Amino acid sequence: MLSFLMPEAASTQASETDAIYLALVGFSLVIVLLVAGLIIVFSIRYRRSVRAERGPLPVIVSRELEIGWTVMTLFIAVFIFWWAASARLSALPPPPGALEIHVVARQWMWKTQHSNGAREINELHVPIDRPVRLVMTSQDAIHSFFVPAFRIKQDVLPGRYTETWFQADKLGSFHLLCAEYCGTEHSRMIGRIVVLRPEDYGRWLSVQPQSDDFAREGEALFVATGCAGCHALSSKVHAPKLTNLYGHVVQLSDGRSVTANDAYIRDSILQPNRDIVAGYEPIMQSFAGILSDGEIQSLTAYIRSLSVTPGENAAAPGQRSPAMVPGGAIERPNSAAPQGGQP
Ligand code: HEC
Ligand SMILES: [Cu+2]
Repeated sequence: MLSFLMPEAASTQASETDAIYLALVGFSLVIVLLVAGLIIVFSIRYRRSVRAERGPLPVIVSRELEIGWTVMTLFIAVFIFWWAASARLSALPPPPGALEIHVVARQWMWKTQHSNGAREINELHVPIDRPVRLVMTSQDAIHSFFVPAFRIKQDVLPGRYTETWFQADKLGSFHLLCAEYCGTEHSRMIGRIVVLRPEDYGRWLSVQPQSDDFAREGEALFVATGCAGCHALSSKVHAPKLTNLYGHVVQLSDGRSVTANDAYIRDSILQPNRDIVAGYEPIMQSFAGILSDGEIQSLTAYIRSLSVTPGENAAAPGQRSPAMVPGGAIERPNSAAPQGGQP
C-alpha cells in the first residue's frame, strides 16, 4: 500500500517502520479531513446569505460523547507511542552472531572494514539474510549513517562508538547517505551498500587485498606501541592483565565499578587517568594523537579476543575464537564478575 511513495524496502526492519509511519499518516489524514471537511460544510451552510439557525450554542452536547472521544484519542495516542517505542527498543540490540563491520566516517567519506581486514571506501558489501552489526566512529565532525532502503539512521560521533545493525533481505545496491551536515562536501558524502548472496559475498571477500584481521592487527600494535611492555602476562611492571577484561566488571580506585566495553577501553587508552583501576598506579600515559581511530578499534578487537563474552561465541569466520588465544583460560584475578560469560 502506498509503496510507490516510499523508498524501496530492503531490510527486515523496513516493514514495521513503514507500518508505523503509514498508520501515523493515516490517523492524521482522518483528522485533517474531518476538520477541513467541517470547515467547508459550515462555511457553506452558515454563509451570510443563508437564513440558518444562529441561536446560542447548546451548553453540552452530551457528556458521554465528550468523555468518549477524549478517551478514544488518548487511547490512540498511547497506542502509537507504545507501538513505535517497543518496535524501536526491540530493534536496538543486534542479534548474537551478527557479522561485525567497522565504520570510520571522515570529511567526506565512509571507510568500512570487514572482520578479515578487507577495507572499502564509500562502499560496503554485505551478505543477504544475515544480521550485520556496524561499530562506528568519526575522525572529525558528527556524521550520520543513513540507508533509506534499510530504514536505519545512526549518528556517528568523534571520540565515541555508536552502533546500529540491519539485516538485508533484498539483493542489489542501495544508497548510503550522510544525514548530518558535516561541512562543504557533505552532500557528496555518499556511497552504496551492495547486498550479495552469501556465496558471492564469500567469493568477494576472498579476492579483496587483505590486511590482517582486526584482532591480529591489534595484537601486532599491542607489541609495536609498547602496551605489551606493561600489560603482557610476562611483564614485571605492575599493570593489570587484560585477559578476560572485556565484558567484565572493573573496580576503580575511587570505588566505582564499570563494565569494560569498547568505550571503556577507548577511554583507558586515550584518557588513562580518568578511570584508574583499583590497586594500580596511574603510570600509563595517554595515546591520544599517537594511535588513530582505526588502530584503537583493532586494539579493542584484540583485547576483546582475550575474553569469553556473551554473544561473541558465534564468532564470524576469520575471527579468533577465545580458546585459541594463549592465556585465554587464565582467570582475571581482580574481576568481580562471574567468569565464563554464559548468561
Ligand atoms: C607504562 C606502562 C603502561 C603502558 C605502556 C600501557 N599501559 Fe595500559 N595500563 C597501565 C596501568 C598501570 C594501568 C592501570 C591504571 C589505570 O587504569 O590507569 C593500565 C590500564 C589499562 C587498561 C584498563 C585495564 C583494566 O583492567 O581495566 C587498558 C584497557 C589498557 N591499560 C590498555 C593499554 C593499551 C592498549 C596500551 C598500548 C596502547 C597500554 N595500555 C599501554 C600501564 C600501561
Ligand atoms: Cu558527513
